[in-house]
Formats: sequence, C-alpha cells, structure tokens
Amino acid sequence: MTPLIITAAISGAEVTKEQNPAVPYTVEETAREAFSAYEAGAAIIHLHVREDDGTPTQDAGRFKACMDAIRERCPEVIIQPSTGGAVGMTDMERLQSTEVAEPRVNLPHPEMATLDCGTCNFGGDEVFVNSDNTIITFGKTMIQRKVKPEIEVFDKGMIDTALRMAARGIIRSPMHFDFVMGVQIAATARDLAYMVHSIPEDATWTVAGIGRHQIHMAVLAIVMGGHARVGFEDNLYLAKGIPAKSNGELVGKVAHISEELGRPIASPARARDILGLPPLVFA
Ligand code: KMH
Ligand code: ZN
Repeated sequence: MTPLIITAAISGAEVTKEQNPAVPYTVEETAREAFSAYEAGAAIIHLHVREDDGTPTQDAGRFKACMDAIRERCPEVIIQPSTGGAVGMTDMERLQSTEVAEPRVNLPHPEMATLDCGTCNFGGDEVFVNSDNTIITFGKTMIQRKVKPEIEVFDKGMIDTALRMAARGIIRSPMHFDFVMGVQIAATARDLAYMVHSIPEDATWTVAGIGRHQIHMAVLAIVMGGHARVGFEDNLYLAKGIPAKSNGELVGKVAHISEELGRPIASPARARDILGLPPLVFA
C-alpha cells in the first residue's frame, strides 16, 4: 500500500494554552512543535501562526519567521500554511500566508496551502465564511503562485463545489482533499466512505477527525488507503482525559498504529511524490 502521509496541524487558530500548555504561540514554540511532529513521522506541517499572546494572525512576516524557524529544524518537511486563518478575517488578510518566499529551499511561495471550499458553522454564532467568489480568488491566486491546494471539506457539498471549480479551471488536477469530520459532517465510517467515493479517481485524500474522533478517523484512513491529519488544531488529547504533551505524541501514536498494521510512513520526499509536488531544491 502507498505509504501513509501524516499531516500535523500543530497550532490552529482556536485552541489555547489554557486548554493545553503545549499549544504553540511564539516562533520558538511553533518550531519546537513542528520538529516534534516531524521527528515522529509527519511529512506535512499544516501551519497557523499566532502573536506571542496567542492571537491568531495571517501576517506574512509572522509566517515567514515561523516557516524559517521550522525549515531550520526540519529542512525537508512540507510546510502547508492555512489560508483559513481565523473566523472573521478578510480574504486579503487570509491570503497573505501564500506570499511567503522560502529562499533556503528556492521557493518563491509555499509548496501547499489550504483552500476551504464552502461556508461552515463553527459552533455558537461563529460562521467560517467561504463564498464562491472567495474560493475563486483563492484558487486563481494559488495557480498563479504555483501553490498546491489542499481542499478543505467540512461537508459533502464542498466536494461538489471543488469539482465545479475544477471544471472551470480554478483548481487543477490531481486534486488533494482533506475531509474535516466532526465539525459539520459526522465523523463516521459511513460518511467517510461516502466522501472518498465522491472524489476523482486520480485524487488523494486525508482525513482530520475532530476531538475524540481524531485517532479513529486516522485508523480508517490507514486501512482505506487514504492519509491522516492529527495535531492540536483538531484534538488536544492523547487518550480520554490525558492531554498530549506535544504534537509529536499524536503523530507518533498514528505512526505506530500504521506500522503495526503493515503500512509504512511517508517521508516528506515520498509525500511530494504521492501528491505530485516537485522535489525540494536546496539553495
Ligand atoms: N480556523 C478555521 C477558521 C484552514 O486552515 O484552512 C479555518 C481553518 C481551515 O482552520
Ligand atoms: Zn487549519
């Protein structure tokens, strides 16, 4: 079976140190968490950044500082900035994370970034807004900047939106999807199977189970031939009532299960190959 790509969503925009003191805010903490995940087997770091007080930001300078610090510790890892940012940010604010150059690896822009393909309720009065025009702007910008989108799907209809965008040339193939399960769509095996059967044959997919669903969804991905996302953005616990000490602990748990089940873990180089990304060229 194709090796398992593990993505570590190390920080997110919503979780706080009050919930788990290992949630990274500073540049140094962000690099520390990325390294712990990489060392444990993560090929991709899905990145949100914070101000030192924990406030989420899409500031290009802050992304550059964090990406440079991550690159120093994990030279070959795939860094995938978020363009979702936090609820309430403007499109232009959110897109700043795709502007960042990485001279150390000869990249004018990040290799990947997220592309959220629909609007979603985030609990209470929070609504994460992604209109068709937002998706079109983000899709076109990513093509122009040669950034491969990871298509964030919070519900089945978002796959259909992404496919319509692909038919209009706004998203290119082969497409890569991330099914976020447990926010809007339920985190069940039935719904995951439905999503997997709704994407093109040549597409790749990963699953992010939210909260207590994280490891269960990762196990389904392992056996179904998909890929898995874990990390503090989606879940803060190693097991019921046991806070994870690092993102590396969550990655290590999934890597261990995968290896036990006979599925090897993809290195960043192998992940690039699976996702159709060019190999990294160091300066
Ligand atoms: N924090 C959410 C509002 C993404 O990274 O693209 C958006 C999010 C999705 O996390
Ligand atoms: Zn995110």
